Amino acid sequence: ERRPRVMVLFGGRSGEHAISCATAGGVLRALDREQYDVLAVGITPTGRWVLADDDPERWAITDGRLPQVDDTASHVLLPQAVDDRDVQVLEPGELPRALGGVDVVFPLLHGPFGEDGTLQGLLELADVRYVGAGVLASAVGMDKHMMKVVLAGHGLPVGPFVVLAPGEFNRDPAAATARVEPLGLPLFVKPARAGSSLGISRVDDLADLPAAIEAAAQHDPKIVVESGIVGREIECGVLGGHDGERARASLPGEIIVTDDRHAFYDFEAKYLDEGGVTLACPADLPDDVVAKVQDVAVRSFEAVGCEGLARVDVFVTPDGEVVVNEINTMPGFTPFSMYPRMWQASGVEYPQLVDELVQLALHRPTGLR
Ligand code: G1L
Repeated sequence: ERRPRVMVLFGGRSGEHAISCATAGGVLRALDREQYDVLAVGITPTGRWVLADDDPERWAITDGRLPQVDDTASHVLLPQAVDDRDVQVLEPGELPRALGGVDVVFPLLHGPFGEDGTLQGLLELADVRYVGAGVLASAVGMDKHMMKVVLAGHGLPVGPFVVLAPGEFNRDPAAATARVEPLGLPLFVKPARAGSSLGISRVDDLADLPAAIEAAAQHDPKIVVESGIVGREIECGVLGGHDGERARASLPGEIIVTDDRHAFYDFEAKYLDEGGVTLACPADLPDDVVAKVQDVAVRSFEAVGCEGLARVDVFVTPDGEVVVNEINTMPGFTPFSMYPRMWQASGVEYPQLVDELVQLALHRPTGLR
């Protein structure tokens, strides 16, 4: 009997290349080699697909060195030979040929070319199953504007926001400021689509709005401006959601800011461990609030049409109301990231989580579902 072949796909053309590699290390270590035929495929920073080392150690972040998929593979391109592990390099236009013989892809890619639904579309066309959200949910989850429209359209609680179309602010700063002003202060200015927390700023004075918009526009011409919500930053993991079964919610976790130089949980705090932030898991919340967070999380997952997994980030206000901040179809996924930690606190260890995601994907039909 043939073991299912799992392609762990990682690296890529985004700023989170190294995070993706380190995450792949965790997944490669967790996958049971007796059960699966594991194929590690890296995408170089320039977009070439290369057969990569499947040894988890190669991808660890050790003494501050960031892992990277090297562009220096000297091997000849022989597409059919992925099967005999002979193909070493594929150019972007040739990549569908690498997918023959793969039963399921574990796509550990962030941002454009991976998390925005484009890779998922490629896999759909190639009739290859994959872990996680499909084309539409990936695209919606990537776009903070569309995310809010979909969530609000399903009656889920989202905070007040304004969307600035590309160029809108620069064409008429006064008019744009007038549209933003009713949101009050502080404001959060965010690029609509960015792979991480890059380009986000907090605005405490409207005089700082132009600079914040300029910073966000570096990452995406479409900008979302949100009212700052007073509340605890709570996250909840959602898992499952195939075969007509309802997805399950984990115990919630909490992001606790301990050093206010990081006014919010930003990129540095998240990945560079320049801290000021601790993850409390499970969060210390009353049972009724836990239930409310879990309900909002599962309903958000369903509203966006997610599959496999998502992390839903909410605010819990001082009076116990839950407001959805965002849904992330590709959450941080190292064994130390919030999503796996929330499942661990809920009784699902990392290897079991990885296996469950692969099994969900393997049993998922291709095409409309
Ligand atoms: F495949 C899954 F499970 F859907 C999946 C894919 C990607 C889970 C988590 C992630 N996360 C990442 O790829 C990243 C946040 C490490 C970006 Cl590089």
